[in-house]
Amino acid sequence: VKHPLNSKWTLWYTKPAVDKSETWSDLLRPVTSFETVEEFWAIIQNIPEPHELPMKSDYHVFRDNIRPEWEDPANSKGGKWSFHIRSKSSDIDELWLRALLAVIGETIDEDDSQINGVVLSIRKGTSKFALWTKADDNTEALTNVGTKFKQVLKLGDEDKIEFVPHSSTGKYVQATITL
Ligand code: M7G
Repeated sequence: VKHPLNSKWTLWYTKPAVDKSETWSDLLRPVTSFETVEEFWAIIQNIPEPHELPMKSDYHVFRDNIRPEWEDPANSKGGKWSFHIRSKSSDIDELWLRALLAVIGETIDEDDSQINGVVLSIRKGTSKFALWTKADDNTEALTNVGTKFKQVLKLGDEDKIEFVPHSSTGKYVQATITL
């Protein structure tokens, strides 16, 4: 028996650049897609856990037909909720799994989901989880999504997450909401 997910999802990987000539699009590749709970677990068991990933790599899990890029029409008017974590934290694997299960299980916002995908960025010192939303202009809906994101990650009040529209990425980055 297979248990279908609400959507089909694609896992993407950004590999670390070996030299400076490699661009973002050279490094970003779709890995595989899944549309059932069973396919999801088979993939999870066969790919490196976050703590095994090299510096400057990313995992992205996005709804099928949405590229994990600002330029994709589904993302261009949206933004992301980000949570920063020490790269050496032993919680990274568990938090990534919680984030994935919430996203593919659609438990963050059930009806007419605001969520396009989720990204884990492994970086020196501080790594990042980011939940990408469709829109950046509905403060109430975004606050609900952010609040639920903190709950599913089991973050405490002292753990802060911030929402930044993709349109502000660049010269000046301003958080529009902090929870
Ligand atoms: P990052 O991974 O979001 O941040 O972006 P960080 O590595 O500073 O922590 C790193 C770089 O990757 C950006 O400066 C861009 O050059 C490129 N990049 C990242 N994203 C998410 C995109 C994207 O959606 N589209 C394009 N064109 N480049 C991106």
